[in-house]
Amino acid sequence: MNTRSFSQWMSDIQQRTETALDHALPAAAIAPARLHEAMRYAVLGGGKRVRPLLVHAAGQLTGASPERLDRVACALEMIHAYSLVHDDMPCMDDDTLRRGKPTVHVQYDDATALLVGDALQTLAFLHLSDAPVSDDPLRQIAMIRQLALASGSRGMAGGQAIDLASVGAQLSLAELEFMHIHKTGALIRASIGLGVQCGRSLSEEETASLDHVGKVIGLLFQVVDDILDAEADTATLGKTAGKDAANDKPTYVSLLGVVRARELAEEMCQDALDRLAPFGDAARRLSELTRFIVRRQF
Ligand code: GRG
Repeated sequence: MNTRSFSQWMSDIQQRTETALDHALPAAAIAPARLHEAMRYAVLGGGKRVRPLLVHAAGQLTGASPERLDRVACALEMIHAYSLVHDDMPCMDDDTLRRGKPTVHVQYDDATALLVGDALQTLAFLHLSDAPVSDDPLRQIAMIRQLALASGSRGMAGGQAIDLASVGAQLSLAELEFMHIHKTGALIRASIGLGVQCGRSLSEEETASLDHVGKVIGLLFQVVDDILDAEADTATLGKTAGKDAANDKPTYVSLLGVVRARELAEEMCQDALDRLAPFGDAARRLSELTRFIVRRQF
């Protein structure tokens, strides 16, 4: 029985993820030094590490070793960091600040930001291939494939394409959900799926149930993000709830209003918790993390 408090557990995982990423990234002194320095700038010293937390929480369901989970967590965080670097570029969201510091293309230049994203993406797959994360090599290949699917045109990059195409458009709730299941949700869902697979095998029914939990948590994360954005915008700009301030994108709050969006988040949270209940104490951290995401104290 794990007696650490949730906040202590969370802080331990965030710290071990930072150390694991520090070791996994090329040293800044190694040529090409500027690219390596920029990769480290993009990944280290910031971020909530939600995906690594999900990997470790999910790994507890199958008794996975923390070292294997670190490897999977690093690969996911590298893909996530690459997506943020590219998302911030002038050809996409054109943001100048990320995690409280200048974005990579501002701190370095556009070409370096492009290469940082490219290099982080390939490093993620290299890292996931470099050492065992499963006793079964075939399962490890399936895990690498799962990460590729979650990141590519049928996952996160595809969701980003839909998002870019939706600027100024009217989306239905189903279309908004489809976009977020891909853009933000695919990597969150993969974090749980891959974390689980680092340990003992589960039944098909258990695997499907946890995949459902991953899908729900992925959407939940976005609904809460939209609510927090709308609340911050209303507080600072007095803008109408309805569209993303920067680029007129539809959000859960614009389609549902903040009260219904909050209710939806609570319903999704309960759905995930109900699915986790049969796993008992092994699902403790994932249940705590689900509640934490909906209350979003970070
Ligand atoms: C460029 C291929 C490509 C994809 C970009 C995920 C994404 C796709 C862009 C991020 C845009 C964004 C701000 C979405 C809102 C939800 C979200 C994913 C926020 C950032 O993730 P956090 O909150 O960030 O986990 P930290 O900094 O804590 O790691």
